[in-house]
Amino acid sequence: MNKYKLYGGYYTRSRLTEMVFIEGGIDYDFEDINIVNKEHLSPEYLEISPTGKVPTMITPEGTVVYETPGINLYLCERHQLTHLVPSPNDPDRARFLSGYFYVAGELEPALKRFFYPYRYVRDPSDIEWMRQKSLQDSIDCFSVINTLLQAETPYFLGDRYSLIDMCITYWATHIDSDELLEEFPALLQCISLVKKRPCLQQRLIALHNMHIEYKTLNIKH
Ligand SMILES: N[C@@H](CCC(=O)N[C@@H](CS)C(=O)NCC(=O)O)C(=O)O
Repeated sequence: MNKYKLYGGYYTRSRLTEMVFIEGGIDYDFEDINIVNKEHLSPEYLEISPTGKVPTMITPEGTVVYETPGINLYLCERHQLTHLVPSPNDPDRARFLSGYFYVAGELEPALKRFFYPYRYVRDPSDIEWMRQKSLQDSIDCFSVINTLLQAETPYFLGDRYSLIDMCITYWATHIDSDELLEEFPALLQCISLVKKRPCLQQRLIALHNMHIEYKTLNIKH
């Protein structure tokens, strides 16, 4: 079987897909798309990626898969990683899907606005307002997740670790200051457990450093 090919990049959420590959023991090739140098806007990449966003994945059969939550779900289901994604008849499935789509549909877009506030305003004087508003929207999402976690600790599915814990941890790493999440103990407990997973430990440390570095780049495209 050919390998999967992941078009990802250092400062991108392809890191989350790589964590799925690692957790699933799935082999893949990686091609770096440097978003700082705008490689995601190059004609070559746009031939591959329908959205011009990173990541994009090619299956061993040559199908293009895009949108990170879709890629990650696809990998888990295709490889029957039921320890990461409950299967359709599993009683945990409903809670899993609800939380998974909440993160994908509410938290991720808020964080995207936080990182690219200048794209969402008409007047440059509103950039800082948009950044702060998006940060607050993200924290509000973490608050909801914290409440959900309080009911089923320590993981989102109670005793059972899953892909959603990985997603929550990945995105929480993007919140600038630990203090902002301080009032969410159930969330912090879940994150600290995920960070201890031997196969993810190094990745999550690297991710934290990468995030700090990214902030110094002042990207404006
Ligand atoms: N909804 C997409 C968003 C992808 C996305 O925005 N990726 C970022 C990198 S993390 C990107 O391509 N940024 C470049 C840009 O938006 O111009 C997904 O979840 O895959």
